Amino acid sequence: RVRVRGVDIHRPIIYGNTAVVLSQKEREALPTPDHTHRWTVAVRSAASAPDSDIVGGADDLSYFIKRVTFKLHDTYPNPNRNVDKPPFEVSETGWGEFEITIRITFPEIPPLEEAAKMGPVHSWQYDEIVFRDPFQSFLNILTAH
Ligand code: SLL
Repeated sequence: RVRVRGVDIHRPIIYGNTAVVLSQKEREALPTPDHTHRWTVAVRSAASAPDSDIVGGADDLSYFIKRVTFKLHDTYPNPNRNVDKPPFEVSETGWGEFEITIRITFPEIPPLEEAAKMGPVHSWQYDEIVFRDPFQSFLNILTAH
């Protein structure tokens, strides 16, 4: 198992969701008439399909993505939805807004014995704490360093 040092290789993706309001008729046809929207959450290639009203999605991502897991709100049955082939998306109906965690699994997972030899995995994100219109006394503390 060889690591190619010094190489950064990119695959542009988009992820997001589309939602539409259901008509009165569509709502009545549902087993859950309190649902007001139909929505789709998806991971797609960022390469757009020109003759389609779908956002992105022209390229097949399955050659390097094994599974996409969408973690829905706990009010949904089986909230962990695994999608193992394209399109990597979930469509549902619902009534409320919530956040979705998307986990992407890649095919090349080193066996645990090998991973143990590779040392720690680092995942750190840069951010800043912004103090808008700070109290003078707090500003003095911050700037004294
Ligand atoms: C909240 N943001 O904090 C809301 C939660 C949950 C949305 C929204 C349907 C679930 C179902 C649905 O839309 N859940 O009955 O299948 O309370």
